[in-house]
Amino acid sequence: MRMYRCLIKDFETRPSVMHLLEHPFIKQAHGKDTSLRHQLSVLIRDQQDVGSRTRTTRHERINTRKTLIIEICPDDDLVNLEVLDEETIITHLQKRYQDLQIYTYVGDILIALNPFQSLSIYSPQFSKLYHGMKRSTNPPHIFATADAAYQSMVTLSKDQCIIISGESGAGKTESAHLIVQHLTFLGKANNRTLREKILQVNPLVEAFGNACTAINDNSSRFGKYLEMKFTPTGAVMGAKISEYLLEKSRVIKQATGEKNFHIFYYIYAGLYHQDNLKKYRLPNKTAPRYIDCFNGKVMQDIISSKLYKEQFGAIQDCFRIIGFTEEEVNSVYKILAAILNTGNIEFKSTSSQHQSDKSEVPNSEALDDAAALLSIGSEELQEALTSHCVVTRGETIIRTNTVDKATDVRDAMSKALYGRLFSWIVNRINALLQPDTNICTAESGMNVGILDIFGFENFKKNSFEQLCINIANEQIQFYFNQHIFALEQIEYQSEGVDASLVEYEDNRPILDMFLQKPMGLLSLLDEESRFPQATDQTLVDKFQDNLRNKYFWTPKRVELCFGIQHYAGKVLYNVSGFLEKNRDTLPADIVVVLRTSENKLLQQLFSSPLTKTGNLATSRARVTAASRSLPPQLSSGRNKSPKYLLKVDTMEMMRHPEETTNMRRQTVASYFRYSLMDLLSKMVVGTPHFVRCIKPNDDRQALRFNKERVMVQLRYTGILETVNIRRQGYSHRILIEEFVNRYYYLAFRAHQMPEGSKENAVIILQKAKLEHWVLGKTKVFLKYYHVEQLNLMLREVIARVVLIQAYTKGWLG
Ligand code: AOV
Ligand code: MG
Repeated sequence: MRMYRCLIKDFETRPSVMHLLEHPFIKQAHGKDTSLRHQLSVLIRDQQDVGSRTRTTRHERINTRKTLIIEICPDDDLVNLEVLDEETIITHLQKRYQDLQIYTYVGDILIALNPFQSLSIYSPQFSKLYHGMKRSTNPPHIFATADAAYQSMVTLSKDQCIIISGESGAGKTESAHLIVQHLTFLGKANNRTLREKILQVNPLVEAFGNACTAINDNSSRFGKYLEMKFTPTGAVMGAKISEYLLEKSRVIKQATGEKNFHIFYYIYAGLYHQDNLKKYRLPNKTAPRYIDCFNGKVMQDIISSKLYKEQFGAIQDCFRIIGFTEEEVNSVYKILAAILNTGNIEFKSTSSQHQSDKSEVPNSEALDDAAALLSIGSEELQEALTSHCVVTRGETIIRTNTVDKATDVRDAMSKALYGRLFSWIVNRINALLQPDTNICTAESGMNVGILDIFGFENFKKNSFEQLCINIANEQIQFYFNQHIFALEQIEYQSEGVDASLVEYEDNRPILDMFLQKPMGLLSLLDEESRFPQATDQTLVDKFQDNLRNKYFWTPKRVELCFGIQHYAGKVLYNVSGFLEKNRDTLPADIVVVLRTSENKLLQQLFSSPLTKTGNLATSRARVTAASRSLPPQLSSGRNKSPKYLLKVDTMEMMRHPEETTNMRRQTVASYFRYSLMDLLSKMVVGTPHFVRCIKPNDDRQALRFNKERVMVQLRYTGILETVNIRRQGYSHRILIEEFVNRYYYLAFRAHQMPEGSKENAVIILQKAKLEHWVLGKTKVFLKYYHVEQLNLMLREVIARVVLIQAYTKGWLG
């Protein structure tokens, strides 16, 4: 018999079966099971008294009046399965999925299967249900993970970090939204508007950073780390986002069947009516090339789309609620409209006998509109597009651009405009959501970070963007492995605790192949990008000559391609355009013209090198701090980065890659490397919580469970090995002294302050009636559920102490 479990509070009378079936939790969680009615009636009959104990299970039970506890469901944690082979696990997940149980634990890791349909389990009622509960009280849920992070942050005063991973379309972004939703519920700010503001952040940045791809209609085309800031008592006080590596090339070109960033369609539909048509000079005679690959046919659909109009309205609300001024929003729309017009600028060759490489703009409408929207001179813009200055021996010479070159400059300008606009929006949101220093200083506050990056991708044709995306995913996987496996084993050994070594697939060699200097793939790419004569062929040859290992190969029959054996599967990359994309240059002539703009926002975008995700010194400091808390085998020594943060040159700074300077040029690859380090440095300072999203099928169909596809994902994400290690393992290790200091309330009187000795630790553990813990040389080794139990007990004891103090001080009459 399958067993069910639920905890229902505040029952005045004994509930009827009907009553229970109506309970939202039961309704959703087990709605499809027809045997439920019968089981519930048996359970109620067995329970003489509502609130009495039912059959006990692996965890202690709450025994309060008005609380009904129905038997526990032992199969919601894979660690508890008797048999742990692939087939059992997959069958188990399949059965749960068919019952619409999309969440399953592996110890403290959450597996989330994409339901591909809306579920009614995310209402405020569910947030309440999961609030402050032990993990075992309710079925697995994304709110439980968010709750655990929040409770640890408040109880232990330590930053937390929730890392969501999974391939494209697996449900990472949706999960991130749900986490933010639950955290805003928990961190009840006195200030209602702050909560509302935080909830608008994701929709706003995603309108600019997400797009429809062949795999996912709302695919993230940038990496996002959202930190929610809390006061020491757990009230939300602000938020900050860091963005990583926006796929700017999408602005100018999209693969077949894919679209540009959402915002272009929203503004087109939203602003395409008479007054605005003039104001924003939206191209209406010729369809905008950047968002229309079918020559006008699709244009009409965009303009008349009700959905896009609604979404435009929603974005306007986001801007307003977060606090952007009308002038700022206007400027944003103008720059977007300018980009669409820029895309429509055509060039014609005007070669003469004397000059064979000259181009001009035959029809100036788009040029004039773009210039007007950018508040710059139309002639100056034309000049900057069709010619460039060269300085030789102190003399400035003007050279003309060919049609191809002028087209490249035009597209480079559009990409730069969009990239900088995106960074500006993110920076502006951060400024508007900065914690109020009157409430709490940034130092005394704590935060929960939520990582949602672009998932692993393998298209029919994969380019430089997929390479970067997949390297980022390799790095996250590496962090997961390090955390779960390596750290665990090393620590057991050094503490003298018995641990049979668990085998796992280490992807470090692949990462080394990409990131090592000077012979890693990215360094080779940078080197080749510095040669003006380099071609796609010379690049492939360079890779082939230097990368000799089993993870890299060049296929015999396909030209200009190379293959990589990633942790998540084989991917074939086409190198065409790699060098240009990596150089990502924006001619100085364009920057000079844009700086003359009368538009304040535009001036700001191009006035100085934009700083992006913080400052290098801070991330270095974070990395150093993080490395100190690592076991010696993993850290590379005092004051150095942990080994899993692959080294980054200090030269690779914060400048946008496209910035041209006299110094060595910053490439996208080197900037990317820096971004990865910055991201990891943020992650490693917090206690990590992992959510592994799994895509049950490739057709985006509800209730369709493709065993093969799920199996592959479980294998490469290391879930199967994780099951093993979690089952045997101790997920929490706390220094003995800290343990006594933290939990002595459970066994000693408040004023006693016992010494942080092994003996006292044992007294506390025994008093808490915990089993299966281990005492190492310097640390207490606990299972993940021990910590939940301890924290819950601690909260109860503290609440009692506070109550007693209130009585003794006469506050409660
Ligand atoms: P991703 O973030 O992992 O892909 P998304 O979070 O965008 O994937 O999810 C893809 C789609 O799956 C969503 O648009 C929803 O339709 C559906 N979905 C996912 N999770 C849920 C859920 N909990 N409930 C209902 N529907 C869901 V990518 O950003 O492409 O890597 O780069
Ligand atoms: Mg996403």
